[in-house]
Amino acid sequence: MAEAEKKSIDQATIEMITKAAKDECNIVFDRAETMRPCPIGVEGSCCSNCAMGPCRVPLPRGKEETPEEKQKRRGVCGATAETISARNFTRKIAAGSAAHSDHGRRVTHAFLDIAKGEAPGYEIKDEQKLLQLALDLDVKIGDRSNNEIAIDIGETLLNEFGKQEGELLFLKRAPLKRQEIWRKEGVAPRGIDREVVEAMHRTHMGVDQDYRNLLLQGTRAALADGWGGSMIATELQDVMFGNPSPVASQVNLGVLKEDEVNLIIHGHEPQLAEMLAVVSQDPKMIEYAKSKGAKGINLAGMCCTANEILMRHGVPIAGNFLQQELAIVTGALDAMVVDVQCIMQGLANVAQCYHTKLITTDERAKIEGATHMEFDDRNAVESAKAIVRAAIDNFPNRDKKKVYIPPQKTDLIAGFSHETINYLLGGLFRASYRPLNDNIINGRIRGVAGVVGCNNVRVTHDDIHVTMVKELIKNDVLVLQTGCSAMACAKAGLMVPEAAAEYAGEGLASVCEAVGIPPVLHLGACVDNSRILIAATAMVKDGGLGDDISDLPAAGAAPEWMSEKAISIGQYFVASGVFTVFGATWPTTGSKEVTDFLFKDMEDVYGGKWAFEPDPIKAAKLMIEHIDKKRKALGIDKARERVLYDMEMRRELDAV
Ligand code: BF8
Repeated sequence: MAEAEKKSIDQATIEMITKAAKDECNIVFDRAETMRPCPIGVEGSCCSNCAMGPCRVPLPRGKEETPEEKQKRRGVCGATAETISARNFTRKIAAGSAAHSDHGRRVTHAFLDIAKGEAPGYEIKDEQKLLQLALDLDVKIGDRSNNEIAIDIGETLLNEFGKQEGELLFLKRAPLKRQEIWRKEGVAPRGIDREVVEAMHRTHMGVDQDYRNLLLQGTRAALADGWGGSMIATELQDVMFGNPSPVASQVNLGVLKEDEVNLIIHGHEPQLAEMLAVVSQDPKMIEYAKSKGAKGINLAGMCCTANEILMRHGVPIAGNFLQQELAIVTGALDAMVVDVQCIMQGLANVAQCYHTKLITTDERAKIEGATHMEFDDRNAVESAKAIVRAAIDNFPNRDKKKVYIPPQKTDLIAGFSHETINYLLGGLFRASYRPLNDNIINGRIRGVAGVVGCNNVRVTHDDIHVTMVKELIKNDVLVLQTGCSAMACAKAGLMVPEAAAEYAGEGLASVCEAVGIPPVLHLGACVDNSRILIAATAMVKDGGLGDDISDLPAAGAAPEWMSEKAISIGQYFVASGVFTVFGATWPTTGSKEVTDFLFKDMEDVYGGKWAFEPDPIKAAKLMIEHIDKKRKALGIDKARERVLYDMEMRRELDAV
């Protein structure tokens, strides 16, 4: 147990690591011990983009490098460490942007299928958001039906992927000053696919060999993610499946049930998950489950798909990224159903140690050893039923001796979309960010932080997220979360309103208590980081906090990041004006120039910059310092010092 305790702060995870060892099942935490990171790759100093290499150009260790030595530190083609580092960084952005955007594309196709009546079982659920989107995109409303409007919206947005010239349409949602910066720097994305393709072209052997120019394209590809592919995904998912609103649920492996068929949906795109949520409650399916000896069907989520169906239906979450194999280790998981992204190939091996059926559902993501049951949104009900039946059929195969479900499960409130925050703060008829801005200006809330991203097995699971977020809220910083980071903090009990009194500073707690919200708000999956961009823009537009995102007392972080998507997210946040701190590891340490460009020079242009700080308290302090710097620039630093909580102020808050 002692060894397992070093690997996670989450008791359920610790117990399952121990159980896996007892069951002689090899899991990610074991593989991380035998597979150490390559010391040259980890600093971004290895180029494998042609067959003359791979070339390794690491920084010399233990001594200062002379200019002559630096001149010679090149790959076979002559590429400098700077070029190699910037190429690698840009390729990570391209891959991350491609992942989010291909998700957005698939969602757009599903949206069109629904609008055309070709996807029975689904419907346009959020008319209000549909009409808002039509207004934003200049799509005619008139007396047309929702489906007619939706077809035009779907086709307009589908065109964003293959567009060759012009600018992505959602860029217009950003503050005007931000749009001008992007245009002046030449980083306004023209079309989503074009920017990803161009990033891959420029990083090919012998093309772009100026690190600044490479990073410029990286920025363009990243913006094509945040203000393009991810934003399209979020918007259309909300219209199809409903805009999230506050919903109570539970999180952690304890949501699995010993006497029911346990089915976990893991991955990212919500179309299948939405249908599983319906089909798993079908009385005929429940009857079928009973015929196999189960008391019912228990659907739970894992990773970002979990966030999607949590936000809209309150479906419980079994765990975050590093818990995916551990759900199988309970011995009580009858089917693990996966689609795309963040799905460990190790699942197939772990499933062999138990009875779990691993089911792949997307033609883009097959895994050797898994059963492939392709999901088709045009035949969604039947596809979903077949998958649920497979899970039920597997229930009798459980080896009861191997079943142990850890008891941990924590309550949480999720469902904080941009629109919900607007309503909660301002009321349905005067929805606005005004009360938030006012409370920032008067200093009760010091600032806002987006803490997002993955788990990384190289650091103690969940610890960095939870420690950072506790430090932020203690210092009156309201925290917005997505992805696996949100789950880490939810497990730690930070996503219930009572957490305000227990963990938040007095100012933040007083606002949370008045509004009835937790100090840490769950905004959804990783594509929903686009909600944070929209929320930040709404704060700017409401006034009093400057005229650009970079003026806001705000910061971002991904303290346990591991995925290329996180790098793309970080880059689009920085290019949108946000100071962004990453933990765990930093992929350009092999080049001082590239690192300086990202950590310093970008601020001169974009008002946002990167930082790397693996210590969560120090990282939180960097974020708070940045927030205070922005407060000072806005002239609201004095207000914070003056804050005193008399009865009148309390009453004022209660009236919010
Ligand atoms: O998109 S936070 S581990 S699940 S990459 Fe993956 Fe990271 Fe989790 Fe979702 Ni995001």
